[in-house]
Amino acid sequence: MLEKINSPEDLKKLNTEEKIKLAEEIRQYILEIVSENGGHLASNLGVVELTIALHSVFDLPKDKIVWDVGHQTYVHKIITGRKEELKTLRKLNGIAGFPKTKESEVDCFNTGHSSTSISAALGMARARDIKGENHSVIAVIGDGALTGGMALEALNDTGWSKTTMTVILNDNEMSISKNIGGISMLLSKLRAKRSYNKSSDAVKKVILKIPGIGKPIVRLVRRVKRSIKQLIIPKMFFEDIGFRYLGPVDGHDIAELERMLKISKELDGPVLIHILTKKGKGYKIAEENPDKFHATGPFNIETGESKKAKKSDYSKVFGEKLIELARKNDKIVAITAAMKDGTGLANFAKEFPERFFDIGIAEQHAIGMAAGMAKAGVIPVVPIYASFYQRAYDQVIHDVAMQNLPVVMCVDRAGIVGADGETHQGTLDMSFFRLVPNLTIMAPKNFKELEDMLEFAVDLKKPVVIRYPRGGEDDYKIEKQDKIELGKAEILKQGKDVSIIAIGKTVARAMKIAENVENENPDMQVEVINARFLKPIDKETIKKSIEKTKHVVTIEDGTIINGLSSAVQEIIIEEKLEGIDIKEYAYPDKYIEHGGVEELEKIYKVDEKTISQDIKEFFKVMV
Ligand SMILES: Cc1ncc(C[n+]2csc(CCOP(=O)(O)OP(=O)(O)O)c2C)c(N)n1
Repeated sequence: MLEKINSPEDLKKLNTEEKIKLAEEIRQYILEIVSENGGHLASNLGVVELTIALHSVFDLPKDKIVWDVGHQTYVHKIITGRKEELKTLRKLNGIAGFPKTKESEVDCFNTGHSSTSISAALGMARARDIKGENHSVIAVIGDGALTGGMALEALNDTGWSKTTMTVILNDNEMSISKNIGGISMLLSKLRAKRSYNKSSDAVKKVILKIPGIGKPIVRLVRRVKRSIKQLIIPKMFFEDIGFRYLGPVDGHDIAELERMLKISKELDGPVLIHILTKKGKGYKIAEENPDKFHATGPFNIETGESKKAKKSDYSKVFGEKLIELARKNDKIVAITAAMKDGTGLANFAKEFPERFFDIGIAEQHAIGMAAGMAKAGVIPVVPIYASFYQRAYDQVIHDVAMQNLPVVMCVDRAGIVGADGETHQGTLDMSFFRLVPNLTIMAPKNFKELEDMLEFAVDLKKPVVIRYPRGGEDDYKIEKQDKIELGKAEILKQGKDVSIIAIGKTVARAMKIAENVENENPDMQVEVINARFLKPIDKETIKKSIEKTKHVVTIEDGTIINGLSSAVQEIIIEEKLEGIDIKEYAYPDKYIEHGGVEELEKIYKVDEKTISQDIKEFFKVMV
């Protein structure tokens, strides 16, 4: 079947039996590719039938489908002419793991961060109405993404406005981990309605068969049933806020899905179709471990085991150190926005269930709530990925920093993350945090320094940010480990000719560059400064070094605007240092595409080899 499918037109020619067969082939195809390239497996396996049904009923690009998060669009890409390209999934110059308008006109809106789809779809539907056009607009959103404030804001507006559009709620009871929250409770009651209807249909069939009295009994039962239903089935939340609610529907039944989609197409006003799916459907190992297979690296299909040996990483080191600190200090609490495993908090949650809060995909609420907790005397530690901290920016400014509250904000996945691409690259956090008054901002050079910084941060009694990258520490070992002091840099190596100033993961690179340069130029002495604090930056140490060497190199894992290099430039200007040469290594003012981290470092010329070479050239001129 899959061989025949090169566009949705090919799909539309198939009958239901053929589509069922196609679904199995698509599953196998995705499994093979993701087991090689890594990617979001379980979510995609869960939406195979839904995507087939959508493309059978709607016509893209005329009709618009906005995929929430967008991590579940592999099936959509296969059906819409990108079957072969999917083999290059998440690779440099290959197909993206999320919808991209520049990749195809049927990807009508870029996503990657959660809970945006209903807003975008409502915007498109309103624009359609203003322009007098006539097409369908559909948002596909998971029950996890529905915990995000933006999705709830959009539901509120959509229901009330009576705009014609469809929200498909893909309910698999999972966010990355088990979904949480009041709406999740509501959804489980709605799911109960499905089993209730199913069982009463079966009973009805049996009673009808009783000769003579079957029909009157059924009529009586129907009346009783209506009153029982009122008791056990919740008030229709979605109906009450203005939606037509259809469902719950078996999200793996293509014919039933198509029937519901066709009904929704004919209805005016907002419709919500509640579908029930199984995350990881069809691959037993993922069905049993949907959280592990939400996003995965390459793995062995037979066993589900990862193909790469798992080394320790910053998130794990963070999580373990936090447990150690929490054992000594019962004021420490941890908050996650639906990323317990990714941020290294799984063991903390087990050991301190009363001091652990998974608050859903709601970064704004996480920081707002942390501010309240800090005000009331506990010490909240909140690890969130760098690109998702963007969501909580106003809460950092307005709720935490303005009141100078002691919240420890741990910025995981800071810097380039690689295969997830532009929505997930953490290149902006240093810049946007640096703007915020009262914040202390640090970045560790290695695991040990992360531990020391975390210990320092929980005692600081001020708002503090610690940023650290995805994955492990550099193989280059740095033994020197000065005590952490507020606003103090660490001089790792003395020199007289050039000062390399680096922060976080680029510090090890700076040391290697210094060695490369000195090996080739034995007369040269390179000074290496581990800035440690982006704010307050250690003006004294940096100024002294620059005055001595007159040649400065800055290296950072973030954008060129308003990060380390800007901070160093400001020192040069403020201190009126003259005759200084400065070379800055950072990412340009653009969104960085997907690809391997090392590949991207080379492309953007921030890698060890390029910088070493540049400095050698720099020296030739100096000599
Ligand atoms: C703002 C934001 N925070 C966190 C994430 C990480 N994330 C990606 S998918 C996901 C869970 C989504 O669950 P759901 O919407 O139910 O979709 P499913 O994968 O279960 O189909 C999370 C937390 C994100 N993409 N965006």
